Amino acid sequence: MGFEPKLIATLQQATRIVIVTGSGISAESGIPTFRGEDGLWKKYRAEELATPEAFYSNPELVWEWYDWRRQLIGKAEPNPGHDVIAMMEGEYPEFLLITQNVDGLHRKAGSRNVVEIHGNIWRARCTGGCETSYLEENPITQLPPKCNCGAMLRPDIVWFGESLPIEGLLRAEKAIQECDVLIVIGTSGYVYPVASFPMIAQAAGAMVVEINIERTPISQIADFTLLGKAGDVLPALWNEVVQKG
Ligand code: BJW
Repeated sequence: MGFEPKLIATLQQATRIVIVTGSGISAESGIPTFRGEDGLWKKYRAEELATPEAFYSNPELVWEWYDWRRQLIGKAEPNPGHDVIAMMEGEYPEFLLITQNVDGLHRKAGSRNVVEIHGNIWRARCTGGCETSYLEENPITQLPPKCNCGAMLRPDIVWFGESLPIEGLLRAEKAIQECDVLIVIGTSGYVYPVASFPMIAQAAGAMVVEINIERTPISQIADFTLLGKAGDVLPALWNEVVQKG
């Protein structure tokens, strides 16, 4: 795989890197994407499942969907794409990974500077007033699960129309404004506010690199679009950055 010399040189000289990932990075770990051929929403309509309205009108159905996904994710392992991102973190003085994924595979691969901007599928939080949150990797025994205070728990995930976690969002926005290079991997670029990050980074002077199996709206502005599977492209790219460095 040959890469543009300018891309390699910029990655070698950069000190501030931000990576944004979407569900495509976990596709090679066996986790379906959202909008692809076998996407999660080909079988279930988003409005039925990923909104607070859907949850409060049918919490059992929504929890069943998350329970099914938890079982799938529980069997999944990080792939070479996740591994390279974890490795890169150790090589740059300022590095932030912003993931839209709720599967926890980046942490499992060893990434530590991570903002899980759409939440985490293994966490549940109380819908009552007590604000307790639970990190639980065991199968759910009661649907919907209950908090110790007796109120219903909900997945700690950001649904459509909900605000993103403010601390993570501020951290992400700051890094996006200040980075030398933004690498966007495996996202369709449809869901805001993350979809606006490439434009913001570029306007602030960063180089934008996209890795995806197909072109997306991000390709229109990216400085480089590398077409291919993240698990193939990232190791090849990193190999060249390290070898020639
Ligand atoms: C590979 C590959 C391989 C495959 N290698 N690549 C501004 C304008 C318009 C609308 C809005 C706006 N601001 C906010 C909104 C509303 C809304 C929104 O964005 N709507 C759009 C649909 C238009 N956003 C929100 O509501 C957000 N909240 C918010 O902004 O609050 C303030 C506000 C609210 C309302 C109005 C205005 C302001 C919250 C968004 C929460 C998104 N949550 C979800 C569901 C979580 C449920 C769950 O996980 O269970 O998060 S949506 C879903 O999409 C999920 C994902 O994280 C997210 C992104 O999807 P992703 O990862 O990109 O997946 P795909 O399937 O779309 O793409 C996969 C890609 O991988 C493809 O490109 C493949 O080609 C590629 N690929 N294999 C490399 N091997």
